[in-house]
Amino acid sequence: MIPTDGFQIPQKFIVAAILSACFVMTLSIPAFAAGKKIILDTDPGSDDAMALMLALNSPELDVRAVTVVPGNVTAKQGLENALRMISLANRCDIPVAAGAQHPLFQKLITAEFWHGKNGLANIELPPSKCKVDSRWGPDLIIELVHAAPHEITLVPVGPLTNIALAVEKDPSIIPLVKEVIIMGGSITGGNSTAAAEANIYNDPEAAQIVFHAGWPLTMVGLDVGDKTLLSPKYLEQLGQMHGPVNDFIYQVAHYLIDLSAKFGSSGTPMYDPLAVGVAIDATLVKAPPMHVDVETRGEFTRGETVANRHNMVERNVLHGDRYMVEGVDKVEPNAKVCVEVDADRFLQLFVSRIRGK
Ligand SMILES: [Ca+2]
Repeated sequence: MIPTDGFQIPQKFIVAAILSACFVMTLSIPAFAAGKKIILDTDPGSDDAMALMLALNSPELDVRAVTVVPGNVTAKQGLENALRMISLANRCDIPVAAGAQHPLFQKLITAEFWHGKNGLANIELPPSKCKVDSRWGPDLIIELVHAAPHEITLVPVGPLTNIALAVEKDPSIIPLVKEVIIMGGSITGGNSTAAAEANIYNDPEAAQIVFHAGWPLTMVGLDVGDKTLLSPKYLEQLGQMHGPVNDFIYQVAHYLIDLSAKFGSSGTPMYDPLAVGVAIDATLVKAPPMHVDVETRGEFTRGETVANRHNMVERNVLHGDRYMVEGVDKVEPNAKVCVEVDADRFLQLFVSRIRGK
């Protein structure tokens, strides 16, 4: 007969070994592994830099890819900037892919005027240790969405060209995307023109495709970004600590705050970072559902996000030589539109994530 003790000791040992292994595995899983999977589509871009660093340093998020779109700078410059920033953050594990080279139907408009000659507030980061991913941005989006159905949140913070190209190439991703949180649009006037916000103005046709794709979409527009001003008070908090990311973001923010001051503002609007903030914590904003169309033809309003606040339109019926209102028809909301933001809570979150990194 085999002595029971002979079994008991190895059993105890095995159980202990398994528990130890689990413990070690738990410790070795990076904190971001359990986070919300996002793809950041970006035109970096100085506020894009802040958005990227916020995403990379927030345990709630798991950045699965960075795809680059032309906008604030050319596609080539944007790719270089993205690679250098990912390298600065020591995250060569995250694929960085080039995407569209120009908007769908119009000439590219770049904004070095606002973002500095290189798009990154004229700060020269060291050359990247990371290599560009060989896949095309929209293809990478398609591939990652299929690899993790219902898990990927798209966070586009530039013109919507790449997202529209992905949808056009493979519409089957639409029901598989968890949600889309865009920085773009406005329901209270624009910054590129009286009516249009820059990301939408720079590719209105792409924006119309993305707004009407039929997926859960949140619009983090100019209106709420303008209420979220990073002021010298917050800059000072970043200046108290040091680290490669901290010091880079400090310089970017310093540049943007100085630029804003020239235009009479007490701080720099955190447009792109706020979209990442909403991905981290949706309770930062109030975002009622609305039906949003993108104006693609208006003489003065091309690129405007036209939001139906009441989700109703009059039903006009032709009677002889005129139309008569015979009632109202309901229109279905296609976006949650941010109208209020807890700016201070967001800015504190931002500073807390960047400090000392
Ligand atoms: Ca941007």
